[in-house]
Amino acid sequence: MKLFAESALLPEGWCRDVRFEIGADGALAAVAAEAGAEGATRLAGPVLPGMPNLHSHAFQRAMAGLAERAAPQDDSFWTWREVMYGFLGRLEPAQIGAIAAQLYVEMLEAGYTAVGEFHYLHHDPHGRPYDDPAETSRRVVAAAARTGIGITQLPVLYRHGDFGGAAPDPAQRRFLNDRERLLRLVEALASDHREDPQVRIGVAPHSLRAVTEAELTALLEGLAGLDGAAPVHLHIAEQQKEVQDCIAWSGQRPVEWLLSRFEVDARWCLIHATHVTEEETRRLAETGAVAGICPTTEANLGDGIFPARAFLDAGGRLGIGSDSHVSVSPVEELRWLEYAQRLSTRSRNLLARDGPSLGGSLYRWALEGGAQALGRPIGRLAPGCRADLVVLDPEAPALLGKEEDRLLDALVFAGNVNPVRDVMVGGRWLVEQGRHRERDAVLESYRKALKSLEP
Ligand code: NGQ
Ligand code: ZN
Repeated sequence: MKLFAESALLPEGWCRDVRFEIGADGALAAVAAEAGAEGATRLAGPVLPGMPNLHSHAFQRAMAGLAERAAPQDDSFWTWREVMYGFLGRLEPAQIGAIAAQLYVEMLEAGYTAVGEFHYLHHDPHGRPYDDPAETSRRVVAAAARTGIGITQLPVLYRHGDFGGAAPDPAQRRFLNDRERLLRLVEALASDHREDPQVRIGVAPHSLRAVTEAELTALLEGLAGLDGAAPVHLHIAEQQKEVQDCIAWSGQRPVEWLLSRFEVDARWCLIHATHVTEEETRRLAETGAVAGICPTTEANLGDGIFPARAFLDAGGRLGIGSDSHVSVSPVEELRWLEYAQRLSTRSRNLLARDGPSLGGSLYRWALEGGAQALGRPIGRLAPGCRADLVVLDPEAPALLGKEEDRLLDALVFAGNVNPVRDVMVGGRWLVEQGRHRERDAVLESYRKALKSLEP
């Protein structure tokens, strides 16, 4: 397939008259700037690489909005978590799949073309494994296949309720696996999808609360035998209480604890590295790991603000995730990534990099960090990478008259109307004129799933 764009964001910068050749494998075979349009289909507007969404708990999409009611006591992350546990306690595999498919349609329409699923809802509501221990994992991967989004699935190792190997809470029984069972699950999924360029399997030790040092060591050793390059994600330092509890238990803060014991490198993605000292910020940047920032969820849950400027100054890499899905929009994540910095420093235009453009900087940081964290050839319109293209609507009022990085500034900071027109993932058109081609059918199954959850 041959496509032609008058303007496209390539790794070397904005280019004019770009010709894309896409192979039967769904990867870009050739990308040429200042090229001719003969024999190629002309795209309707400027082209961006699709955005990776590096952190998702898909099932939480169906509870977005349900935890926004004040309780008699003070609300916090921890009371939200009770609501979330109550919600997930009733979900069955078919509902998990239907919710994920609906979420992925929304992601694709918003311009996300790949997702990292931090998947811990493994067992039935009583905590018993399904006949196939990968039952729910497969439902989520199937939802990705049905909708066309690329997926990195990160089955979660969850063993304990708190630091120091504390017993898990009964509400966490659906999450629990030992290392052997989790590695078997990872191996089964990886072998099923070995030839599938749209699927990658990694692992996610849930947090330092949920695994001990010995368990984390053993997990990484087991993983090395399966796939030494597989992504490793974990929640690290989201809440002040979590940091204080970690200090009370170990004498160290979570990032400090992790970096002093494990060889954290570019395979790792630390989700919510929210609470870090200057030294932790610098040391984390030096590892080459990605900081997975989820600005709208972190705001929604009252987490705090990650020191993004200091981290980037130290050479750090970051990407964005929509996590609890209170928002499904790369624009909103990027905007709030910057706005949180502005609000906390009372200044402006903080996360710029090579040039003055904030929209251009934010979009590029998140492409690079997201692609690295998901461990797939994405985030770049270059030969060998997946053909994941987002075509913006040139008629969107907020974008009128804007070109190149000014277009990205307007995309991120000038509106609330989604200007994504067409989306291709792995060489397949999935969204045309703003609509995913399975939108209606997927919505219908989602509606049924919600109905079946009514008390
Ligand atoms: C989760 N979510 O696993 O869904 C977590 C909350 C926890 C976020 N951190 C549970 N946003 O960390 O214990
Ligand atoms: Zn999370």
